[in-house]
Amino acid sequence: MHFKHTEVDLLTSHVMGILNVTPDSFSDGGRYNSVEKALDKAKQMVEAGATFIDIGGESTRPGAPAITEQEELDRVIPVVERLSNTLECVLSVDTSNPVVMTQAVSAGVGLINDVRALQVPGALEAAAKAQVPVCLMHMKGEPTTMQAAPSYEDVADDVINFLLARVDACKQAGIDDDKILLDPGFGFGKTLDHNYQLLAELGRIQHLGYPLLVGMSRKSMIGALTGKPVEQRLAGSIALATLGAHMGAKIIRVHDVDETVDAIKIVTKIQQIKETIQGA
Ligand code: 8Y4
Repeated sequence: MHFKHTEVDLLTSHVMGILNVTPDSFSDGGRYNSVEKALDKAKQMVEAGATFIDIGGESTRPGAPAITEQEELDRVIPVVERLSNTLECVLSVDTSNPVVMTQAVSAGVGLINDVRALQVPGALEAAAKAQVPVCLMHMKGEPTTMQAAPSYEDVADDVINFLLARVDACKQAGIDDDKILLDPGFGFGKTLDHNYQLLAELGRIQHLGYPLLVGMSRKSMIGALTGKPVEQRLAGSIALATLGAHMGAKIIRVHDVDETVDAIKIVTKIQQIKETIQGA
């Protein structure tokens, strides 16, 4: 798949490092110090083997406050500008805002990662004009309310139907099939059982024919089983990254790049052996 200046073969799985640029992560929002701290963190992740860096300025945690467009631009754009002139990787922007999408792509971003699947007015048009790939994620409800009491008749059916409808909306807006990635949206309006049901049925979503991105790193689907707080979820995160890659996900969005890159190398080795057996 082509990501603005960079071709990435999505035959094997790649790691996407998470770079939060919210004020709680880098203290002086948009200014020299926070941009340099973001660069240091991103550099470490690229050295550890991240193919993608996902830059997000709006927290999508349940209960997190909404921010203004100007605030999001002030957080994200200076970081994109600094990283795109410095790092050998594909930059991704985690946003639902069409103005942020447009400016981020102008500043060097090669992938739009939208947890609202381009449903905000103007987002489809902005993504079409930007001519970079987009990741369409499933979310039931909005971040503030999504975890209240999510319910589905069949969670995989619901996710598939939603994603296909968004692919269709993309097509009508002039976004080609070869620029679309899909994501079931682990933790976004799903109970523990919904999350594991979706993981078990990842093959069904993969069969839609679009590369899959998954994000399970440190999420409550780990804590609910292990009883561990967020800072002690590395082993659970590696297990889920490994399973996700083995089940066909092509981009794994994680906090712990170094450890996940090792795990993905093991998965890739096994997958390559399985391919040669198939071919014999
Ligand atoms: C601890 C740390 C607990 C982080 C929860 C979290 C996804 C995503 C997020 C995802 C795609 C998060 C922006 C939520 N998750 N984008 N973004 N897929 N495509 N929570 O699963 O990391 S933010």
